[in-house]
Parts: sequence; C-alpha cells; structure tokens
Amino acid sequence: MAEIKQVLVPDIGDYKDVSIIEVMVKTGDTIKAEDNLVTLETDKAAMEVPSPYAGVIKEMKVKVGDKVSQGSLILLIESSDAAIAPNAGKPAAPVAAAPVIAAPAAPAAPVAAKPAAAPLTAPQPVMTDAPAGKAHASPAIRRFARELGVPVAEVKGSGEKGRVTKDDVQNFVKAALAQPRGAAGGNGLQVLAMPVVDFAKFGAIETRPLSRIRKISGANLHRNWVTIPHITQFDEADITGMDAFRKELGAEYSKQNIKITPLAFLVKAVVVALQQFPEFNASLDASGENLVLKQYFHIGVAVDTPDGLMVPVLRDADKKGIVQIARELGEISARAREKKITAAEMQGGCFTISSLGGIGGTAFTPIINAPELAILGVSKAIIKPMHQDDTFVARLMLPLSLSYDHRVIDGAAAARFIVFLSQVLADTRRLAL
Ligand code: CAO
Repeated sequence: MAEIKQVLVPDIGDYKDVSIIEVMVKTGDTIKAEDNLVTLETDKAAMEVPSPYAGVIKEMKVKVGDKVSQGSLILLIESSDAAIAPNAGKPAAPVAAAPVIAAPAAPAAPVAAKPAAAPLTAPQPVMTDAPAGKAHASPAIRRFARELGVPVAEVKGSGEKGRVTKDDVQNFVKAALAQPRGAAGGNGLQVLAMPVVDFAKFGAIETRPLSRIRKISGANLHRNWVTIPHITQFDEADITGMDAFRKELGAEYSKQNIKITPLAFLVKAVVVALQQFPEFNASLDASGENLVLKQYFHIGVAVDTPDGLMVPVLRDADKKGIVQIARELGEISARAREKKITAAEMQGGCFTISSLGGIGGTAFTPIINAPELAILGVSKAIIKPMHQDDTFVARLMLPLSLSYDHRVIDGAAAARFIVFLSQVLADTRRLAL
C-alpha cells in the first residue's frame, strides 16, 4: 500500500553543513529506487544521494544552495511499492539513502589519469578528492560527459565558480562536431558509428541492463585500450619447484583456512621484478613529460565478481611474506565479491596482476590499468615436456602475458622484465633477494 516516506541525508562521515549543488528531481516526479535525488559537495568532494524508494515525489524539502548534514530531510515520497534500493540500509521508514561517490574526472589523456578510477561500489561514504585545479562538475555532469566521451577537464565551466554545466558539455560536443573532419593522418579517431540493430528481428531476445560496476569499468577499459599503445609480451615460467613448495605450505596452512595459490607467489615475484626494473613501478605525470617512480609496492589484483571486474590493491607487498599475502588475497577477493571494498582500497596501485589461472586458457592480452604502465596476465599452468640435457623432462609451465605501455617501456625492457620474472618464479630462493 502506498505511504508517505521521508528520505534523509545519509551518513556522510564527519562532514556537516554540506552544500546542495544540484537537485535532480521535483515535486510530482515519478522515480525509481536508486534514481539520484541531489548532489552534495564539500570543497573536497561531491556525492550523489540516490533514492531508497520508488514512488512519486510529494514534497521537496531542499533546494540548490541549502546546507545539509546527516539526517536532514531531503524530500517526502509516496512510495508506490515496497521496493527499496539494495544499498539503502534497513527498510524502515524514514530511511537514509546511501550516497554514491563521484568517480574522479575522466582525464583528457591517460597522462593526466588520476589513480585508476577503478570500478567501485562504496558501501561506506568515503569522499574522493576533487581533482585539484581541475574542472568542477557534479557527478551527474561528469557521468553525462563520460557517456558522450567528453573530457570534463577540457570543458570551460560557465556555472557558479566556474562549475561545468550540462550546457557547457553540450556546447563542447557541438564545437567538436563543427570542426572540419580530420583528413587521413589527422589526430581524430575517425571511426564509423556502431550500427543500430534490431536483434529481435532475428530471434527471441532479453535485454539486461549493465551493472554499475560494469559501466564504470567498461568506460575505464575503453579509455585505456584506445589511448595507450599496448604491446603484450608472452613467456612461460617453470614453476615445478615453486608449486611443490606451494603444496607443502598449503597443507601446513589449510588448518588456518589460508589457501595458498600460485597468485601469492606471483605477487611476491612481481615485487622483486619491480625492484629490479623501477620504470615498471612508475606512472607518467600529468604533463606526460616526467616519469613518477614509486618507492612503494602496492599490487592490484583483478577479481572477477558477479557484477564485473574489480581491482582491489594489496598494499606494501614488499613488506609481506607469501602466507600473509595469501591470507590478504583471500580476504580482499571475498570482500570484493561481497561488494564490501571501498574506493580507497582500489586506489594507489603500482602494477596489476590479472590471474585467470584458476579457470584455464593459454594466454591473453590484459588491458593496462592506467595510470599504471604494465599489467601481468596469468594463465593456467600445465605440465609440458621441456628439453633439458638432451632429454625431455616433465615440467609445470606457467603462461605469463605482460602488457605494457610502449610510450614508456621498450620491447627489450619488457622482454628482460618477463624473463627475470620467470627466473624468480623458477627459483623461489630469488624471492628472498
Ligand atoms: N595455474 C594452475 N592452477 C591455478 C593457477 C594457475 N595459474 N592459479 C590458480 N590455480 C588454481 C588454484 O591453486 C586453485 O586450486 P585448488 O582449488 O585446487 O586449490 C584454483 O585454481 C582456483 O584458484 P582461485 O581462482 O580460487 O584463486 P587465485 O588465488 O588463483 O585467484 C582471484 C584469486 C580473486 C584472482 C580469482 O578468483 C579471480 O577472480 N580471477 C579472475 C580475474 C579476472 O577476471 N581477470 C580478467 C581480467 S581481464 O578482463
């Protein structure tokens, strides 16, 4: 039965008297659960507050410029059903909506990329920093710009304090379209528009909306794929000895519920290789003219979740042993699958490992997780006959696929990196070096 419900400002951490910079709905609107209602902004961050209910808005209690804190009343809604947004907390009225944190601005070019705007769901209201000195735009405008492929940092804002408005984004697109079409050899990507196909003409279909994580990660993957010149270098590491040791450790630690997979060794071996080849533990700075070499070793690990790919980051892997890494990997991948990873836990990575070894396949070409410069793909280890001392011996071989940013890393350096990594994996004593 329909009833009037209050929608309140959710837990927004320590922030008080936060400005409402955008109101996306009005009295009389019919909305779905999770539709965004307002955007809040401090001097550091912006976040959207989605509706915990579907229904008809009966009365707005806020307007642009109002200051609100946790618990402030945003609006009254006549809820048309019992539908409550999955992230809305307990379904008791009044319910505070769960804020959605603004992803960092899509950069104009990968050189300007912020720490990977990784796919995320943030159950905790962690505010992300606004890009210092960059365009101010609300999350809704940033999303609108992203959908159109507009680099919001390049749009001149005409709103209050230089804020980028929807009109500014539209004018940017109009101006871009008004430019003469690039002749062959020009800078623009001149591609045909995707055909619009009525698939139902050919048979039965079902249309399923993409998850939020998939939409965000898709946009990031697309940017990285088209803007970074990728090369993938392949190799195989003889992990016969490593795997025997891993099984011993696995038996020892299974009682403590710690699963020791090859991935824990790979994280450690990658750290040793990054220490040997510091230009792989680096990013281009915003100008694209300097390499920022990192003296920390935070390794991102791609985790396959039902809603799409997430890349939590394992911090200070150089200071941790194999068992601790294995324990943390189990813990972060479980939390990623339960959508309990925060935005902060997906930032600051130096290098990513994407392991499909538990599934199969012989090799693949992983996409670099900008602003990192390289990513290691790992496929399934299999026993192969290897030629040694004039005879064939059975060895467990692990396929490795290293994609790297060819603007910064030369092919020879990449080959040296992967060969070194294979040597470390072939002789685990080197992990201690
Ligand atoms: N070769 C052979 N066996 C392997 C292996 C490899 N390279 N890597 C893992 N295995 C084995 C493990 O030892 C484990 O065996 P048991 O069940 O007998 O103990 C089994 O495969 C399953 O391992 P796992 O997948 O549970 O654990 P993991 O540590 O290897 O990986 C995680 C963890 C989170 C990375 C993984 O579950 C995952 O999500 N992988 C997908 C990442 C992905 O989608 N990448 C693609 C990105 S590009 O689009």
